[in-house]
Amino acid sequence: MPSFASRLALALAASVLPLPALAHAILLASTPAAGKTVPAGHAAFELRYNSRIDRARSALRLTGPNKTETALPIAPDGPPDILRTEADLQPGSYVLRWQVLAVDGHVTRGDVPFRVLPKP
Ligand SMILES: [Cu+2]
Repeated sequence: MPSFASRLALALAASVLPLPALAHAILLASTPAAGKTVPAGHAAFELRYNSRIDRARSALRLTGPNKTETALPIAPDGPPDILRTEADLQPGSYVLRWQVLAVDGHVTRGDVPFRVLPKP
């Protein structure tokens, strides 16, 4: 029978040690990348994370030049660490706002700002 002290030490270690397999979601790459420009028209978005994402409990929102925020549908298929969506874009400044639930139950969020240029 382990002592109370050793059981307490084990419990503390378990609560403090990070578990890499259960990391919450960090954005590794995006299309478009933050700060980049894309041509006006139909655009495909892709966000790649370091862990699996619960799509049903995640959201993508796009704010454009007219400052209104639009919820973008997350494509239901594809790799579990990648979110895909699409939108039709007019020239101007945009922010793609993501909020995702990772497999460890933690929600993370962030912004991908980009610019849309008129078609040449
Ligand atoms: Cu986490």
